[in-house]
Amino acid sequence: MQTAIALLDLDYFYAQCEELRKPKLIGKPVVIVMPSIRENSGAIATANYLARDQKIKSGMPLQLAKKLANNDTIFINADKGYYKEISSKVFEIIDFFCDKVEQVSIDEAYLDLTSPLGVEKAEDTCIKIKEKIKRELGLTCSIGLSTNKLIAKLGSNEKKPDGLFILYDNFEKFLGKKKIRDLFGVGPKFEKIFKSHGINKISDVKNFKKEELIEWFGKAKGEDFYNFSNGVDERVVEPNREKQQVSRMITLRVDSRDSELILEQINLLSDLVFIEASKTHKKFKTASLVIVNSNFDTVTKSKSKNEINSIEKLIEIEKILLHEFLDESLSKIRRVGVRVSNFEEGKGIQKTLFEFKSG
Ligand code: DGT
Ligand code: CA
Repeated sequence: MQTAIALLDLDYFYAQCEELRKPKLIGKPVVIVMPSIRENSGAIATANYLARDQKIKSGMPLQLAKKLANNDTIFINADKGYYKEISSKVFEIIDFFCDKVEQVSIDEAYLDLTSPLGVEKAEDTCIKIKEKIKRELGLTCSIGLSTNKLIAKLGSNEKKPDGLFILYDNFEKFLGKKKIRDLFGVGPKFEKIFKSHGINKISDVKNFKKEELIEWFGKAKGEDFYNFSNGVDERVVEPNREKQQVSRMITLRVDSRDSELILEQINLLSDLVFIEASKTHKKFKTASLVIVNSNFDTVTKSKSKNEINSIEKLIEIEKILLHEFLDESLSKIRRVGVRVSNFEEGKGIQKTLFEFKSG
């Protein structure tokens, strides 16, 4: 089966977060420092692209970065709490579009976009995710989209910043240009072994047999490197995050303001969302109505309660939110969605799915 896997990576993440809260930094070289307890010591966490032009890089000692910097380069101590807050907001947006998300780091995740929308909708979903992250959070990210993790990850670097790189075939040509170090799992130690056999580029691997790679790296790694160098990567996206929200959306057959007709859809969606959220045995406190109007603008209205513990209660809140929307806006509704969030850990919810099904 054809798959669609994306790797989303935020651009110069810590530095971009700083530009977000201090727009005066935009246009200046910015360097983020992990300070050390010793005075005037520390390491560089990241730098924006203007600072990278001065050859300042992640992992570099602060002293060296200071030598390379110009007078106008700004050094800021890292504020990880703030970056984590921004990161969870980004992941909330990703969760809205994708059910299978594997978070790799604070600013990076694999998304399996194969279903439910299908491979042909994957590009569109990537564009929407990028737009929403930019519009709602003011951040840019870069996405690589392909049939597997390897090409998705390499692709995400192709058009940085704010890029979308899509490649579903012709991997050989794409990989041919890459250095052996770019292959997943090849660090400095393995790079040395490859180089000792005259392999500098990924395309050089084809001069060798799989057995030879197994001899150098052992069975598992040898086979992986052989497959990866041919663009073959069977690794699946392994969802590893607690869901922050559960939502379902539907497109109306025609744009409408008919509350009865829209409520019919809201009832259906509320059923689906409530059952899905209940599977995780959690309480939730916030219900949202998501509306895309005829102009494709998205409006989200939310209400929080102590606990939303029945489908009826969820529908009741969604109905209030719909009437609020219709009172406030003159536009017709194109798509409607129901979302629940603000989960509470540990306390088992109401009924299990089995109990729902058996009435
Ligand atoms: P990019 O993706 O090339 O546009 O730039 P970044 O800054 O997003 O780089 P990335 O994706 O490798 O890392 C994400 C964040 O993780 C980065 O903003 C700061 C932190 N980070 C990366 N490398 C290091 C490092 O060597 N040391 C420390 N302390 N933090 C790092
Ligand atoms: Ca990044």
